[in-house]
Amino acid sequence: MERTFIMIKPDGVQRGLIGEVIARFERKGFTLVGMKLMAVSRELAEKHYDVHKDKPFFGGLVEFITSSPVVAMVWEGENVVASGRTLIGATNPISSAPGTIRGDFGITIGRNLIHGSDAVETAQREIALWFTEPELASWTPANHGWLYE
Ligand code: DAT
Ligand code: MG
Repeated sequence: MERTFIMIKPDGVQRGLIGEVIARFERKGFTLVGMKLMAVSRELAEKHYDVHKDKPFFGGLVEFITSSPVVAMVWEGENVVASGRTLIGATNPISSAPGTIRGDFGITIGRNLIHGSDAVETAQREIALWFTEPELASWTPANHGWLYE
C-alpha cells in the first residue's frame, strides 16, 4: 500500500474547506493514517519546498505557508500518490479541471489550496519531514474488500 502527503494550505483552512477536502479523499476510498492542524515554522516550510528554493516565487510561498495554520495529512491506498494528484488537479487553477479540488475552488496559482506529493519517493521524504512514526496509524478499514479486488 502506498502513502502520500497531503496538506491543506492556509487558504483552504481559512476558507472552511477542510471538510470538503477530507470528504473527497474519503469517498474516493483512501484511508487517512495521520492528520494534524498546525502552524508551520519557516524552517519546515523552507525544507518542504527546498526543490523550489531558487525560484522567484519561493519567498512568497514560504510567507504564505507560514502565515496561518495548515492541515497536514497522510493518506494511504493503491496508487494514492498519482491518484491524489488527480483529485487535486493541475498546479495552476486556470488549467485545473472542474471536479478537481483546485478546479472547483481555486482561481490563482499562489492560492491553490492544497499540496500533494508528486512521486512515491517525494511522498516518503515529505511524510518523514512532517510526521513522526507514532503519529501515523496503520489500520485496515472495514470496507477494504469492497474497494480492492
Ligand atoms: P504543485 O503544488 O502542484 O506540486 P509545484 O511543486 O510546481 O506545484 O509548486 C509548488 C507550489 O508553489 C504551487 O502549489 C504554488 C506555488 N507556485 C508554483 N509555481 C508558481 C508560480 N509561477 N507563481 C507563484 N506560485 C507558484
Ligand atoms: Mg510540487
